[in-house]
Amino acid sequence: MSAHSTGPAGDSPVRSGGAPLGRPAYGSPRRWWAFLAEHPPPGAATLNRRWRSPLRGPWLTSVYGVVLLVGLPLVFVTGLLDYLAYAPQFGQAFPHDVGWLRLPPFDWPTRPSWLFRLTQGLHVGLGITLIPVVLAKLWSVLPKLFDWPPARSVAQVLERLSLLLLVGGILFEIATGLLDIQYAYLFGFDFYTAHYFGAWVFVAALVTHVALKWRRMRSALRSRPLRRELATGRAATRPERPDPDGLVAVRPGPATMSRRGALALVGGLSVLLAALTVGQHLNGPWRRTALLLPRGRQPGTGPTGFPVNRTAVAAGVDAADTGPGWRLSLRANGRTVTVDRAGLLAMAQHTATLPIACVEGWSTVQTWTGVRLRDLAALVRAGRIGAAHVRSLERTGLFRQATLQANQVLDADSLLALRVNGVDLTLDHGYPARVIVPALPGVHCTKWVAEIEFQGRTDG
Ligand SMILES: Nc1nc2c(c(=O)[nH]1)N[C@H]1C(S)=C(S)[C@@H](COP(=O)(O)O)O[C@H]1N2
Ligand SMILES: [Mo]
Repeated sequence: MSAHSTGPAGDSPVRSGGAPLGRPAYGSPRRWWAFLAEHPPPGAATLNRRWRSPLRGPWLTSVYGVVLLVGLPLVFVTGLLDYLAYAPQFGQAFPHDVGWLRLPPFDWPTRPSWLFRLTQGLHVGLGITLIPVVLAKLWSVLPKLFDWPPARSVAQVLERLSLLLLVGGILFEIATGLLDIQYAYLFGFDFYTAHYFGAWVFVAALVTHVALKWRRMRSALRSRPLRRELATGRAATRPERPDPDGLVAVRPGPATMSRRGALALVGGLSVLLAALTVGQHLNGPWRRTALLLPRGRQPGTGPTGFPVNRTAVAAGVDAADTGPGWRLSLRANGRTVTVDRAGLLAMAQHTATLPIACVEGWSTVQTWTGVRLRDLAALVRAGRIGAAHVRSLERTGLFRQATLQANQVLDADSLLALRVNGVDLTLDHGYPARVIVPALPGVHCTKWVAEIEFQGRTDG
């Protein structure tokens, strides 16, 4: 069978899955595969000799794989939770319409107040931290990309297709995620929609991949105890035994690095990325270390020196809108009550230390003072509350309005904040008044509030 003497696959002692090529029937797909095997593209026959690292093999691939198998589902689940935190039941989640991939919505809790900070922080932070592991895993299986013949059986074609979705999916998620947290919308499509659907494609491919490789991964991990591998230096590093997947180099070169060195390198890069990311959740000078998140950095110092996502100038909000003429309209049951800032300051003031956590991956905890949302509801005699719709005086912009669930209106720490850290809000932070609610995504903490409309409960 000529395939054994030409293609790189022929050099590996055991060939990958699928049926043997012997005596294919005339016109059968196998005949075509046999033909392909006999006619590799120029250079393919020598290509496999270029992959010489003795580190490549099922063990190293499986170690990276197991790290991703623990980490990536967590990134996926926290991503879905972030979507759910946007309260899709009000039609305000991104993406708006996800068809049958719609998840059953539930009332996002207000406790613990750091819940969204945690889910969002994990999603972005862990996603960034795992990038070196993803790249290392891809490196470890890189020769497989140049496998010749490209197809040997239907099963193998399906497997390669799932790998295409797996690798393409994760690279797409990383690229769109990284661009989004840089606010670099270079792509001509909606980020949230693409990132959401991309995640499902990736997860479907991941489930397939794990189902196909699970047993192989387990036996590979057992073949070399981690403890022994961590005690092996470069000089004693030998290639693994040739494997059915052909991960082990056909002609391995000498080791330039031990396996523990490779793991330390990847782990070190992950720690470095984590260190450059964590600053986005810290106040004070530490925020300057958040090099990966330009807007997560500290704008100035003092009680209002914490990040601003959209400035008043960018939002087209100026002093004329927010000066002495500003009024807050409260609406419920066909009634409207208007109140000015002095009127709000004359009401019972409540202080709460709460985070703002932005979906783009930064957060900050500050101490806010203002009027409880439930007191405002009482002022307009709203009765039993189903939801509240908050509108900003900002005229354009996606985030000039938000709908809050009943539990978010009624929480004792849910505020229309007038002051922060003992001083009046600055215009950039939403003066004269902004919403702040425990565990509410930052995007719904509406600034420059002009109107709150309380909706009653319909379920009796
Ligand atoms: N009116 C209005 N409110 C808004 C926004 C906006 O664009 N317009 N951005 C939101 C987003 S995305 C976040 S993360 C927070 C940030 O609040 P800060 O600028 O005070 O830090 O404000 C929210 N409130
Ligand atoms: Mo945000």
